[in-house]
Amino acid sequence: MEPLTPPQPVAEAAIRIDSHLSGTGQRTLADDVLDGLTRPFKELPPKHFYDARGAELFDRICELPEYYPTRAERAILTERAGDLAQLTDAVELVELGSGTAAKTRVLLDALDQAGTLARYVPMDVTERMVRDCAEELTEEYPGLQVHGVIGDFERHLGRIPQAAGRRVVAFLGGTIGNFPPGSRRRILREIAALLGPDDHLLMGTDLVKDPRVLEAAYDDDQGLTAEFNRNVLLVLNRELDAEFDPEDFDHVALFDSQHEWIEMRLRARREHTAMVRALDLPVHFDAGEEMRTEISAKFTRERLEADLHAAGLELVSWLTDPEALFALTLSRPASGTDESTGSGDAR
Ligand code: AVJ
Repeated sequence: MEPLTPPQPVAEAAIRIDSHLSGTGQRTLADDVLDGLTRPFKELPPKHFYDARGAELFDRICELPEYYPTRAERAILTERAGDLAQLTDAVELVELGSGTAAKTRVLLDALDQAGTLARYVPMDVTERMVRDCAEELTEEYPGLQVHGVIGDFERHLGRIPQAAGRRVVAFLGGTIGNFPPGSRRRILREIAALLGPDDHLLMGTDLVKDPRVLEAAYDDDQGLTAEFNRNVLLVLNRELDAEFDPEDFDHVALFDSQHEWIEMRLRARREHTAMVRALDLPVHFDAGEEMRTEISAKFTRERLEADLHAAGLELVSWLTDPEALFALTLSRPASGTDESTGSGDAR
C-alpha cells in the first residue's frame, strides 16, 4: 500500500467536468409527462428509464442470453479497434451517452497503443457516471485528459468543447434507434456539426432480423426487460409524486415491421385512473389501453446510409459481427457537399 499523498496537481488538471443540467431534469420529465400522458395515444420518452435502478437493470439486460446487441457490438469493437484507430488517427474521443464507458476501453486501448490519444470527452446525463469514469480513466491512461460534459445529447451537443485535434465521436449501443426518423436525422446533423473534415463518427446500430429474435431480446424469460419497462412508473412516482401501481401494467414488446422498430409498451390490466400529484393530473387508462415507452429502430445498410447522407455524412466502413446481428459504422463529413442538411425523405 502506498502512503496517502496530497492530490497531485497533474492528476487534478487532467479532469474537467462541465454540467449543463442544474435542476432541469425534473422539468423535462414533468413536460414529457404532461405532454405524453394527455395524448390520445399515451407515450413517454425512453430517456426516463435510467435512474439508478433503471441503469442497473439495463446493465443486467446486457448480460441476458436473449439480448445480443451489447455482445455483438463488443465483439466487433474488439475485432476491429486496431483498424479503427488506424483509420481515424484520433487525438480525441468524444462519447455520447458514455455511461460506465465499458466498451469504450476497447477503443481507448487501441488509440492509446497507436499513440495518438490525448483527450476523452464523455457526455452523459448521469453526473456520477461521468465523474467516476473520469477518475478511473485518468488513472488507467496516464497523461489522458478527460473533459466530462454532463448533459443531454438531445439538447446540449453544442456544449461539447472545441476539438483538441483529430476527433472521433462515438455513439454506441444502438441508442440512435431510440429516436423516430425525423429526430434521428436532426441529431445526426447536430453530431455532424461537431466534426471537422478529418473527423469521424463511430456509431452502433442494431440490424433488422427475424422478428422472433428481436422480440425475445425485448421480452426475456427472466422478465428483466419487463421490470425495466415498469421502472419508468416508479420514476414518475418518486419524481412527480405520482401513484402508478406497476402491478396494473403488463409489459409488451413487439416488432413493427412497417417502421422496422421494436416498440415497448405498458398495457393497463384494468380500467383505472392514476394521479400525478405534482402536476395535479389524473391519468385515465381503459382496460387494455397501451402507453408507448420506447421505440428501438432496427436498421438496414440502405436506411443507415440514407440517414447519414441526410446529415451530410458518408459511410467509410460498415462493420458487422459474423452473424450480422449488429453494425458498427464509421462515417465522415461528405466531401464536396458542405451541408446537405435535411434533404431526402425522412422515412
Ligand atoms: C440502450 C436504447 C440501445 O433499445 O436496445 C434494452 C434499451 N430497451 N432493452 C435498446 C433497451 C429494452 C436499448 N438502448
